[in-house]
Amino acid sequence: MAKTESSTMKEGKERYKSGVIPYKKMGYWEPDYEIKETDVLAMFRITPQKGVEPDECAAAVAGESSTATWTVVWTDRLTACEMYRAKAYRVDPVPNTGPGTNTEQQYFAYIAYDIDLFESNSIANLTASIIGNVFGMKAVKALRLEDMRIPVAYLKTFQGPATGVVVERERMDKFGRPLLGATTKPKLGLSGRNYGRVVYEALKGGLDFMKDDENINSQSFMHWRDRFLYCMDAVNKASAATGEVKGHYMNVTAGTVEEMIERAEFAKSLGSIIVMIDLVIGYSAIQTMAIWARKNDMILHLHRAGNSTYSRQKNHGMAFRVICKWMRMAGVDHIHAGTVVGKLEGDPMMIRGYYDTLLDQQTPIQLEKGIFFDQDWASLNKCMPVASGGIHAGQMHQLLTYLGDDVVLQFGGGTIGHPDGIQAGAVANRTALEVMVQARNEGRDIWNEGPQILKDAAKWCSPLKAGLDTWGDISFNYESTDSPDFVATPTTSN
Ligand code: RUB
Repeated sequence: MAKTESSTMKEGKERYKSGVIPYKKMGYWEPDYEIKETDVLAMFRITPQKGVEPDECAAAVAGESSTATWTVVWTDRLTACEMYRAKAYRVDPVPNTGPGTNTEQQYFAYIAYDIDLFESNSIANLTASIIGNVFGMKAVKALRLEDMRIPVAYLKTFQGPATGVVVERERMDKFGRPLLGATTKPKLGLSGRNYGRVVYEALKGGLDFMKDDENINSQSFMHWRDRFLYCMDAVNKASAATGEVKGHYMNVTAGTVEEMIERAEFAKSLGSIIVMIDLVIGYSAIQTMAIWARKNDMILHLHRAGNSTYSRQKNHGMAFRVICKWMRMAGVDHIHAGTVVGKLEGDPMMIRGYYDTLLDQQTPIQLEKGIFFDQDWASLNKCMPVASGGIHAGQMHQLLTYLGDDVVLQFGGGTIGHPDGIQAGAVANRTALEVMVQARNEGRDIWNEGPQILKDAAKWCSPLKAGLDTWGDISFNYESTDSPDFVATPTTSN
């Protein structure tokens, strides 16, 4: 990459002379740019290589994620290149990086893209630009997509969640509390009949949903038809026994989209209300399944399998909040979005930012939650966040405080590993949830009184007592890898 020079050379003979000039000079840096309502905006965390100026680095990212290549090409002039060039318009140093800290200097680079650069209703096309070649550029030592603003005009080309939180609650007949679920364990190896038993016990004990794990598809120990048949049998029997609407997320993930649709059709024909896919199937497959789900009145659950490969580390990859945005656009109804207190990565403020992104109608800028843009959700349905991974009944006050009501709380090990059996595990979770919601609704301070509220309930609920005795002290207190760069400024009220 050539060294940076100060001025942009937008037009004229010099601009299109063959050779290599800085990206800034090619027109990819425009600090005075006036953002249009219809622009797609992206904010990247960049770590420039030594000797590369941050604004040139930002311009390079803008260039390679829109129209540029490494050298001048005269064919630009056959296009509306002024409009099609992405414009890096702002670069800020990242707090707590650079001299005097243990972290190399990083910058937040803001880039605007004209809406014309993107095909309607295609996450694949959007992402081929925004996270395409650009992450491998030598001049940029590390790069992370932190946030995006999707303009209403572009959002409106997407379906959004097939069912949405409001309709899901109506179909499930569950109001005023989080939904409860669990992932069947062990993840792999159970036969269809034993698998179905686990599902029945947990649903009968009081859970609303059971769930396949991400890696259970159609292996030799249990083919998918067997799983679906036994699970639906369990759902029907548990619904009849409890008088409640129940469901089991049938994982339809398979090697081809055609196969996934065949499995989803079969799940529907058995009376299932929900199917499940994994993030690893890819964006276009997810969009296809979401369209299928809307046409067939099915809830679509997305397990975010694979995301931590690229979302966990702070200096390279992409923030999970951007995946949340793309998946709400793509049209899934549920997405795993973290637990704060469980076994998997999750800073409280970052997780709240993901939940807001999935549930808000308007998300304002909140730097302390990692949200860098105002986002108008253009009436797209809400997507239900799912808290799953290493949670148990003893954390109920924390879960309710951090995550609120619009969430599915999933206790896999925390149901199935209960010392008195699966049904007892489910009873413990349902009781803990109901006493905590009641205490909150009565105006009690559940954050501080929560442990006592649980202990009091355990006096009359022996499964809860056994659960608390087994797991009450279990916590996963590790420092988060992906933590906020900003803290909220305290305000005083007089
Ligand atoms: C749940 C489990 C799920 C994770 C996925 O089991 O392991 O696969 O929730 O993680 P358990 P995430 O409840 O026994 O821990 O939800 O963060 O994507």
